[in-house]
Amino acid sequence: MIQKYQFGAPFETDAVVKKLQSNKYPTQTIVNGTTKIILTEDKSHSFTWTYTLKDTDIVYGLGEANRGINKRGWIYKSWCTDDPVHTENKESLYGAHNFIMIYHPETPDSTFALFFDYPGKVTFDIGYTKTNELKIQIEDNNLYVYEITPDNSSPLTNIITQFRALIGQSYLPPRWAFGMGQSRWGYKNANDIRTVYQKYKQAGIPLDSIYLDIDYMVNYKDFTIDTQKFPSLKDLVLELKKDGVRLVPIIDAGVKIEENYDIYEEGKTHDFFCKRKDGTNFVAGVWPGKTHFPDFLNPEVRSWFGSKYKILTDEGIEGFWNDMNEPAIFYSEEGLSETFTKLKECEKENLDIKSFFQTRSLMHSISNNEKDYKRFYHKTTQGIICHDKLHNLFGYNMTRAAGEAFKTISPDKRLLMFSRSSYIGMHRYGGIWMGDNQSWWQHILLNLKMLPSLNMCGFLYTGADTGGFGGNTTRDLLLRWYALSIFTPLFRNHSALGTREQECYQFEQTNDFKSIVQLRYRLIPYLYSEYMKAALNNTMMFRPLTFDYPKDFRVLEIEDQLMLGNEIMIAPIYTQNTRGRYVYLPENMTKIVWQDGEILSTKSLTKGDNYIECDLNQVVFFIKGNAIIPLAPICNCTDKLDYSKLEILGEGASYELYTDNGFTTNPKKDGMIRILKNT
Ligand code: MIG
Repeated sequence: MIQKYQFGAPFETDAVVKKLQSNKYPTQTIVNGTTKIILTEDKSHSFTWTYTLKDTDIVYGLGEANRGINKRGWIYKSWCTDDPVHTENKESLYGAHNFIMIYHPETPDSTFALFFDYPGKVTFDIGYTKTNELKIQIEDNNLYVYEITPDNSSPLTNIITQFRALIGQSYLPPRWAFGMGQSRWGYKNANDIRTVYQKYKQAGIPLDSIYLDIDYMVNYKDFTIDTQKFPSLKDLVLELKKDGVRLVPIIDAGVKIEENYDIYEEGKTHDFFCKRKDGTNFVAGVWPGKTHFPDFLNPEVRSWFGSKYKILTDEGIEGFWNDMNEPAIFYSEEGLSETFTKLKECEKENLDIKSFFQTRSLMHSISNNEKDYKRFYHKTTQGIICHDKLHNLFGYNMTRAAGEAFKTISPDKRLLMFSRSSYIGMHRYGGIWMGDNQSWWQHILLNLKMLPSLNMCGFLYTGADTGGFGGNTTRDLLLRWYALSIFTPLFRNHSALGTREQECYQFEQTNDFKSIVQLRYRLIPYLYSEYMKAALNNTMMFRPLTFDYPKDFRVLEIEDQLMLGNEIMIAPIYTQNTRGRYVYLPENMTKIVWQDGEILSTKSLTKGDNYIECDLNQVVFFIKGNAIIPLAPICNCTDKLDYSKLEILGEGASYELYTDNGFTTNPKKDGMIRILKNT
């Protein structure tokens, strides 16, 4: 059951698609015997919701967030932030997903979940200040709270399905978006792109897409193509598409201020940019220098900006990634001048330990400064509102602009779209990538942990920068990361300018990469089918083991293995210099070992702890004892996937395969379920 509670006059975020009647929140509730939920709407007009956790309770949720699958023991702030260094101490990442579920393993029926539909900053203190206290705080008390309680005896999955129905069907990518993507910030021109394409081809490594980062634009101007570097994008698109490779350009949030640049001129003429209090256009320094932010909260602006994606689809482009939409601000004009004033003041000072470090941090704190988010306003259907009250909706509405426009630009064919920043609701228009991670072993694990949390919040199309974005990767790290990423819907190798080049062909024994990527392509019928079923039925593609084995308390603490779809369990290696790991099997399963482009062995294993060997050139995964999965023949791109020659793997009896043409915008009509049998 879902209860909707209204506090004050909330902003309508459009996170939720179901219309429900609001109720008054009971000030104190008894849940799970003794625990209390206390809500205070105090005189400072802030909102606080507290709950006493039992030692055994587990807190799930928060989507794209730091740390564990169980969120206990840290403080998280929903505040979309461009911060590329995801160390354990960070409280905010790029997305804001205010959904949490409190699971009582011993009394599962009393499990419940909450969605705080508030677009400004929300703090989730989950046992940080006090070990057993869960405290959610908002400075303002205008919001909706949705409380979800289970309708049947599978509380975890049931609550998620109810929540997902509340927020609407997840975005559906085209099937080619399940192929491998190669990306790097630093591909400068058409020849760089051709080199990547040819080297993958020479190496025989399957590939479906190459990403265009900011260098394809003229001076980082949205919807422009630098013809010095890309003499004919259209021809390049056609050339690569012959081999099934698609180009995916980036779009940034800020529009460069430059006379005669049409996007800027149109935005200025129609008053489509975010404004300061005095009515002038707010100026933010980003890639191209000074920019204006399109006011994506205004529906008119969305349809204007969205229509511009056609400039690129007219060149044959079928997918995009939206970046810098927290929005990231290098500096504001106000911030810059305030900083210089302060710096000048201390120029002649005798700086001591305190004042020196304060001064030094001045330049650093100029970027993504919260003060700047108070300096501009949105013209919404609900009035003019300061950005900081709606901060977390900016990336969502940029991506929504594209998603809404795609309905007319490409009515019959799904396009690829994913964003860096997001809020719940955006999951209907696009996926997300997990932002700028690093080439660190611990980020393989963080990647894995975010998957189920994101699925809870509706984000199914997701994946990390495989190999790590920042820092220098190593061959072994990349191989291990591939062995996880071949299971995630978004499977993209991406790295930052200035870091070690990390395309598969940069390393010795390229065949080891080839083999792992080939397994991905063999799995696409299964992955695509499980994705579509999860999207159409409001279920999770990746689940913590507890969701499937709630009575087995041994799995409660397992955060390095996941269920993938209804048949598979994955347990990747995420530590350096190891040739194996312990894996807990919650039931009897078949272990599959993949090596050198083929199945090396299959073996039935019994429930319990198993030490699993897995060399760098291998992938190991598990199929439930009573299940089977389909495998396609190896191919070099998704266009060549042959569904007529599926092989069956596993010891169960049958599998429900979802298929369609790979791009239909009406899968409920055009999709079909085929029952595959193990004969
Ligand atoms: O400030 O476009 O997260 O994927 O390569 C960096 C350059 C801007 C951040 C994105 C990253 C992308 C990079 N962008």
